[in-house]
Amino acid sequence: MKHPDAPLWPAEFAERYRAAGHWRGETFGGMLAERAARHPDRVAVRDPARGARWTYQELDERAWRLAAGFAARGIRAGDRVVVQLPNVAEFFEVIFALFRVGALPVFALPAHREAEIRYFCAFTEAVAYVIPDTDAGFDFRALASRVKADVPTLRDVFVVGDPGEHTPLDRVPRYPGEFDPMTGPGPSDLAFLQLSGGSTGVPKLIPRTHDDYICSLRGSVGPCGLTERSVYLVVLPAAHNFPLSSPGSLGTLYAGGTVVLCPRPDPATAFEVIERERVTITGLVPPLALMWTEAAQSTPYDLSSLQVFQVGGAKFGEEAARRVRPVFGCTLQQVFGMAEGLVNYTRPQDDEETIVTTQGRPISPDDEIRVVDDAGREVPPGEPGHLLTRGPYTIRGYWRAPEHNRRSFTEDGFYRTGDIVRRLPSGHLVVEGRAKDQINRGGEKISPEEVENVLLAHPSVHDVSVVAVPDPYLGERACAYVVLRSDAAPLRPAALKKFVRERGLAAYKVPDRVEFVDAFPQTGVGKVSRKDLRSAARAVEASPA
Ligand code: J2J
Repeated sequence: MKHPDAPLWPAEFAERYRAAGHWRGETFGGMLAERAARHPDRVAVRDPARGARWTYQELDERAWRLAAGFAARGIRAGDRVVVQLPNVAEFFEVIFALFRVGALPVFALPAHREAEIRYFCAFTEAVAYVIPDTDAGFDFRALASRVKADVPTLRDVFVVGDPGEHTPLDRVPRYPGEFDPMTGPGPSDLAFLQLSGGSTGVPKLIPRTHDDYICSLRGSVGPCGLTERSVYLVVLPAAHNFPLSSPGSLGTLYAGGTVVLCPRPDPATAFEVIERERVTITGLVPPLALMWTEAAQSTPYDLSSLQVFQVGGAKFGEEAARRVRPVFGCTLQQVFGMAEGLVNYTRPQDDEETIVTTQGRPISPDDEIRVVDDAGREVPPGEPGHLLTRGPYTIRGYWRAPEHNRRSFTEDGFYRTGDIVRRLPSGHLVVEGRAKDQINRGGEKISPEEVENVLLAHPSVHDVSVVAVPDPYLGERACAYVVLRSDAAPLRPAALKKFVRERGLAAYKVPDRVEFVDAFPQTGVGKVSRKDLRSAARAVEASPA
């Protein structure tokens, strides 16, 4: 398959994936229409905080009407639209409308701020940007005005809620006559651009097709035990790949179940929703799972509807994993996935040791796994090595990033995940570490280079290196080592943190800790030794403040 902006699968692989039934020619728009025809009155999306309860028929109709409205505003197939919505029902109305038009949602997270949004809009030449009025005390309308003034392609800002100077989403004129559903996208077209965790100066965009993403949804139904009676609670930000697809909201809709949106992830909010909506499955990152496990031991709420308690996004410690079944009375499911594709699940049928000590095995028999040494040779079974993967729902390249693609993919199309794993004889993977330059802060991924570039713009900063330091709760936190200019006045750590925030970076990327040093430890080849910086950080951690 050829696409000007993204390398897709070579023809022989596409044929093989179709023949094997991994790609069945479905699209998101078609999938929703089919489910709505089959069970119109089942509840598709429930947003208790805002009183919305949409049946499949209602969601389907809303998506048709909004697709017509978007088309009337000049949004066309292939256009990019940055979508930055919190966990609200309109998220689904918007993305299914865009899927029907064939325009590509670019999935921003609610935590992103001006620097990220400006980049997404400019790099993707987005024609529209969809926001809430405010979320968690932040006003997105002013940010949108500034970005719109600077990005010439950006014509429209659609707002869920009070629009300010922009266009209210619920007043986008719906002219069904202007929209011809027959012109919608095909199954091998791109459906959206997902964000990569990132290890480079700017986040990379991940092009996913209808066929390939739906393959991962269909493959999630069995391992996650989904049926039409499943009720999935979206706790993490809805646009993140884990709560979107593993099985997440879209997997749940694929199975004909009900998606419930949780406005906040704290146990007090979530437990009440679980009891009231009889939630059967949800997915969390490890720090939240720890918090919930603690809280569940003395909660007045009835959590007995839970059947599957998923944890993923970062390594879940074995000790914590062992507590899940006794506390929640249901199975833990470890999920090791990535927005680039490959998803691994422990299965409810696995024995308890496997569930608590491994990060699962791949969805598909056609997920190819290679575990290799630094020279690219396969390591003996059970030994740690670099995880490379290729398969029916793993991308062959990032969007508009040919240079980077040469490094991130092997010549024969395997994605270099940057993860260090061991593969057990059963096929289960154990994540042992990471080779990529990334910080995994409780499931939120930080690219050190991106933060370093921002800090280097500070007039007093001569050099900087951002590294991961261990943290008992988050797994890792970010520490910035800073060398000040010789003529610079002394600076407080707080001033540098403020600087990063003011440059418009998401709050989770602001270094948790700033250490001033005279120089960095150098390696033999003159590069900064992150290993030595990490052990220095550990020593600082251990010493009393
Ligand atoms: C250790 N590291 C893990 C795990 C992800 C499902 C679940 C998670 C993601 C996700 C996702 C891990 N143990 N259980 O997209 O569909 C780290 C690895 C991996 C990176 C991917 C999904 N689960 N990781 O986390 O694109 O380093 O996707 O390569 O955000 O998170 O990050 P991301």
